[in-house]
Amino acid sequence: MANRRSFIIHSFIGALAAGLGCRYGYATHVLAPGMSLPALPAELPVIISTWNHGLAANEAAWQSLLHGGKALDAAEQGVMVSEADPEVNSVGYGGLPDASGKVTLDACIMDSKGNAGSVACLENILHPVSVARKVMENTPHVMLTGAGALQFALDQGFEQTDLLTDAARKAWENWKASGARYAPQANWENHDTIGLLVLDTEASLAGACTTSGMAFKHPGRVGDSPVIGAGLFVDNAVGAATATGEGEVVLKTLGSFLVVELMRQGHSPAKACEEAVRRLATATSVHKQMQVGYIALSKTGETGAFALRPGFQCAVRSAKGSVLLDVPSLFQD
Ligand code: SD4
Repeated sequence: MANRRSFIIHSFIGALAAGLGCRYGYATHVLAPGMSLPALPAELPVIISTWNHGLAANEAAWQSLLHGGKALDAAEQGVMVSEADPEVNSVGYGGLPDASGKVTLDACIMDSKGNAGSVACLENILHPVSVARKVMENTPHVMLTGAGALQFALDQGFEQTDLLTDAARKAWENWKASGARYAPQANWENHDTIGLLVLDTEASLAGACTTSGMAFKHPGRVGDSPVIGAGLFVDNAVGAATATGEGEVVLKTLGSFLVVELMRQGHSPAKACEEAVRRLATATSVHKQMQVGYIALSKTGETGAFALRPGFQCAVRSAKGSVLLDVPSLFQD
């Protein structure tokens, strides 16, 4: 998966790596809810996203900002790239189906003002993140699911599309032929949900997260990705976080909210992600093949990430360029 595409990686890895697990220093400030961090860095905007396909998503988010988009627009535009990419088989078009062969999508979006929208178990819509945004902007609700979410999408003018590609259908048929046992594995093809966080030039944060969920999941299963606080959380006074990997344990620990709260207490984004992974490893039963990864972005533009196991990567975009980074992990295998 890491070699799916080749991108030019600009050479500022050292500078970025300093913010990604190699530097675990605690920030000196402790923020009360609603308080802002004191200083902003010169280098805004900053974008961070999950996995190697985050590179292309970041680029689209960057272009959105260049053309006058705000953090929210950039977050949406960024993840739409992965939703439309048939090679990304855990998101949108090309996503691996559930146990019954249906592609069902989960997505959410959150802005700097604490507004949020989400859809779960949505079928036949290419861009669930955009439906989530409509839920946020055009309804008094946060989350719509299943048939109701689809009806809402159609009412809003979205068109139905068959999201099951030949490759995904074949993978499902092979899975069925192999005995149809559901056994999630770390870092294989069912772990590349996109979560993307943006800090724009006005120092506004936003984030989006979108997935087809765990491959061959039980029909009706919803993971962490569309759940505000689990798959994504944004607090414009502190920072933002998003998750990828096995959603059940992220849900049980409300992982992204936890990362942001740890940042509020003074942890750097990297340390907050690490602490949230440690919490998950002690508070839930983590099995040998389980993978979870968090990425975070502070109000000052500092990035961080941490995973349960090796193999997780995150993509960072700033004025200095674009880079894909290997994320440190709790376990080494
Ligand atoms: C889920 N967290 O549905 C998602 C899957 C995922 O990378 O992130 N894969 O549990």
